[in-house]
Amino acid sequence: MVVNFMDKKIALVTGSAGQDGSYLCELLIRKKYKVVAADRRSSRDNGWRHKELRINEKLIYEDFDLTDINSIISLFQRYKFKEVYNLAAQSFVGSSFSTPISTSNVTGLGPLRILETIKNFSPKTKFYQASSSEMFGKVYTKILDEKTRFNPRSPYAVSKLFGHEITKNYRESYGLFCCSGILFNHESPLRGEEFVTRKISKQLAEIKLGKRKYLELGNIYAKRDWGHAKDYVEAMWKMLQQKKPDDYVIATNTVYSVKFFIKECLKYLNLPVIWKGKGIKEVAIDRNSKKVIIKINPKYYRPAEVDYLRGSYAKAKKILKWEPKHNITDLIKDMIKSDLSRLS
Ligand code: NAP
Ligand code: F7E
Repeated sequence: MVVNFMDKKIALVTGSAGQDGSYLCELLIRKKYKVVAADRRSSRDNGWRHKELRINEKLIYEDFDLTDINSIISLFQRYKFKEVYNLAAQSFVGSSFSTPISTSNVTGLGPLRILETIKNFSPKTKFYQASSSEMFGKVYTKILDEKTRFNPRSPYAVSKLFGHEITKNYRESYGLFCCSGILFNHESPLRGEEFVTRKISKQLAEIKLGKRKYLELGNIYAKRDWGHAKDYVEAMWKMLQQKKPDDYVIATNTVYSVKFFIKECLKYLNLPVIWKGKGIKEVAIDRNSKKVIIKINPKYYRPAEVDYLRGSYAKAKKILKWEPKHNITDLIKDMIKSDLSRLS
């Protein structure tokens, strides 16, 4: 039986338990959607973000795996979706080098499985694909936009590029309403702990509270355009509310190094340090205790690095009327404050 919920709009969010999935579910609930939260089963409890946002009792949970076409078809047989947001992915660039084939299966072929299902069973359903600035990879221009050529540098980025191109292809071949958001890095207190910003905010907060001795990082000279995830999920929703489907860069048009991010966190935590050494010998020494609290570990270097990414959101501003509301300082304060409060 197909569930219709009378006049209610029904949205499917894949990867709902992740950072973006959680904020997007919160936004869609606020906008009076019925939200089907589709996640793969895990023996670990991965519902902590929904609990923090207090949305767990408002969602309809369904088991789902992006590598299993039957689990996708089964959802479409049971619900009449107005909108589908495909956020599920193996999203960690570092791991994609050690698991390239499974990353391609989930992150690359995953969106194609949903597009085929939409084409065959529900061609009026609108589709959002979570594309990534990683697709730009090694760049030769300072500011990147929808017209910049892609040059991916990891199995993750190559997989995202397939997802991006196949989404465009289904729009052009079958007239489906499908959009890709080319999102630059976006972070929040709900960011996974393996990504560099959250690793820094959480581990420095632990050091401040005497619960950890040091933080180990890889290339701290990489530069990124960091926004707040709360702002970015608004853009996803806006893309699907337009008359015509299209692709949009979502970014802040600012760029900072990982080292800058660390320094701002240290400032906010009132942890003064002295930087010494170069390359893998670079360290940060606590001015008060004289102990090394930050060091470099080459195990966090990647086989191919993306050194610099900065995006122009001019098209999103003009058409979607979207602009970032948070800057890097707001973001860092939000992340540190929440890590300190969770730890104490
Ligand atoms: P995230 O926190 O890693 O969330 C991704 C979710 O997908 C996780 O809950 C993960 O579950 C799930 N997943 C992985 N494999 C799956 C499978 N086979 N079937 C079903 N679910 C699966 O990532 P995010 O930061 O929220 O990002 C959301 C999406 O945007 C991702 O597609 C990401 O690649 C893309 N993106 C993110 C950024 C960013 O800066 N955050 C920028 C551009 C694009 P497990 O926890 O079980 O692995
Ligand atoms: O790394 C450097 C690392 O893992 C950022 C994903 O959401 O955004 C994310 O991908 C930079 C890189 O994010 C460590 O080498 C240094 O240059 O936080 P990250 P990412 O690789 O940019 C894009 C847009 C996505 O689509 C992805 O899904 O920081 N870095 N030291 C480190 N990175 C990590 N993780 N850990 C370190 O210790």
